[in-house]
Amino acid sequence: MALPVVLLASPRSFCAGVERAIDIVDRLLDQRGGPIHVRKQIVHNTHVVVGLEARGAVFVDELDEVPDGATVVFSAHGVSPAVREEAARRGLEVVDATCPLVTKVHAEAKRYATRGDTVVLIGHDGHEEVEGTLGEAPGQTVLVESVADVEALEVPDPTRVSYLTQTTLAVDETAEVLAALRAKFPALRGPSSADICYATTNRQDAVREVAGEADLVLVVGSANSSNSVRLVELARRMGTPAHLIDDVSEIRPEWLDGVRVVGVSAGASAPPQLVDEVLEALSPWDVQVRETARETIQFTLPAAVRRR
Ligand code: 2E4
Ligand code: SF4
Repeated sequence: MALPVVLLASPRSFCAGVERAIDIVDRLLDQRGGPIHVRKQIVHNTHVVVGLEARGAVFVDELDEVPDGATVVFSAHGVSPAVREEAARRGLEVVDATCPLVTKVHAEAKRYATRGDTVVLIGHDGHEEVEGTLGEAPGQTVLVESVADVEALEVPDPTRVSYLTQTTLAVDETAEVLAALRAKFPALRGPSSADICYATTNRQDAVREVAGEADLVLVVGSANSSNSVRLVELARRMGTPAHLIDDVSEIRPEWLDGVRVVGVSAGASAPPQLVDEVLEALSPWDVQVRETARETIQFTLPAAVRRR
């Protein structure tokens, strides 16, 4: 009988924003040694966090845990202006690992609020990126998570409404929310291209491709990683059983019972090595790559860490 097949989704795993964020902490540790304080998880992946902790990174929830005058790294998900102000007030040296594509959304939030619009942010309540973006114009921004939220929404002037999104949303679900917004506010304005980033879009396209052919989909990523969870949900919406795993140790043998084709992917914050370990565990399965896009984008590093 032919070997069972692994369909390896591509692109998967680290995006340019995550590479940059991890590189920033790595370089600070190389240059200065530990401890280097990082506000929140640099990216939402337990293996990345544990690895950097072992090298001297100290992850804190809030700035009051950072000693006066120390250096603090802001995570890839971004921070609100209030956090920046607090860091300045405390005399902290900030090295900002916010992904440039998140920074772009903050700039849009400021622009839309300045022209007097109500800013509707499509995103997930409580997520760090959403907290940061909401903080740009807190009095003028409202969060919606669903079509039902749009239906219940009331704004001071329906002719002056703009929208923004979190960068890691499901493209198809967001289109539905956006359609509801446009129907309710025909004068709705927003970014020229959606804020859902290239990496999120590409990983979803690749998972859609493999989930259509697979009996099971495994996505490597941590439970608090929004973009990774979206990949699992997408496969399930297509009717394919899917699981989020932090690493190979979480694969339950019974998941593979009767499975001839397994799709494998990884969220943007999941290290590629974890995927390699999954493939080793499945060996000698026949691994076939399904590539739906090629990524070449890279972001420049902040000046503080540019030279090693
Ligand atoms: C910053 C923005 O937002 P999510 O929970 O998916 O973050 P994660 O750290 O898993 O992925 C990287 C990232 C960082 C995505 N968007
Ligand atoms: Fe940036 Fe997109 Fe990666 Fe988030 S998923 S860090 S927005 S490139």
